[in-house]
Amino acid sequence: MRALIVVDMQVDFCPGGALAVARGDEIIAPINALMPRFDAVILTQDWHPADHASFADNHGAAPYSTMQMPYGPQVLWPRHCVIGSDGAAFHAGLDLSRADLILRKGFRPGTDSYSAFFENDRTTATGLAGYLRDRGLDDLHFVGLAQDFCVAWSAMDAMRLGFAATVIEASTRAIDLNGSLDAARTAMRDAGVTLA
Ligand code: VGL
Ligand code: ZN
Repeated sequence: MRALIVVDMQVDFCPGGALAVARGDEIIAPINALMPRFDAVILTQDWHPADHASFADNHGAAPYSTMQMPYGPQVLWPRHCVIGSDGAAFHAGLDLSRADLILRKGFRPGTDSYSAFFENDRTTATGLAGYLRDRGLDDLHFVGLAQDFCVAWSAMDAMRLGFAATVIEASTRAIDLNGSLDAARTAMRDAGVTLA
C-alpha cells in the first residue's frame, strides 16, 4: 500500500517565512493533486520549543553556522516553527482534509529532528515506522520541504527501515546550503531512494 508523506509544508518554510525555502509555495497545488492517488496521506510538522537547541539565537551564534551537539554536528537555523506560532502552522493552501496522520517532530529542546522517523541523535524514534507497518503502508512517496534536509533524511531512513522510498522531485524544493542539494541527491541515490 502506498503512502504520501508530506514533509513540513509550513508557513515558516514558505516565502515570507522565518526559514523560507525559495519557491516553496509552488509545490502546494501539485501536492494537493497527488493526495487522492494514495492509500494514506501523512503530514509532518516541524514543532520546536522556544529554547530549541537548533536555533542560532539561543547560542548567540550566526544562523547557518554549525555547532557540535552531544549527538554530532548540527546546523544552527533562524528561529522557526515555534510551537503554537503562526509560522508553525501549515500553509493555508495545503489540503488538510485528506491527512490521516499529522506527525510532529523536533519537540525535544536538546535534539533536532530532520527525519520523520528518527531524531538527529539517530536513535530516538518518532513512532512513524510502527504506524506505517501496522497499516501495511510499505511504499512511501515523499514530497515537501526541504528536499536536502527533512525530505532527504526521511527518505534515507525509510530505506534503512525496509520501506520502499521515492522522492517526487517536482513536488519538493531545497534550501541548498553550501551544495547540500547535490550532496543529498547523491546520498539518497546511494541509499537506494528513487528520485522521480
Ligand atoms: C528543516 C531545517 C530545520 C526542514 C527543518 O524541514 O527541512 N530544515 N528544520
Ligand atoms: Zn526545524
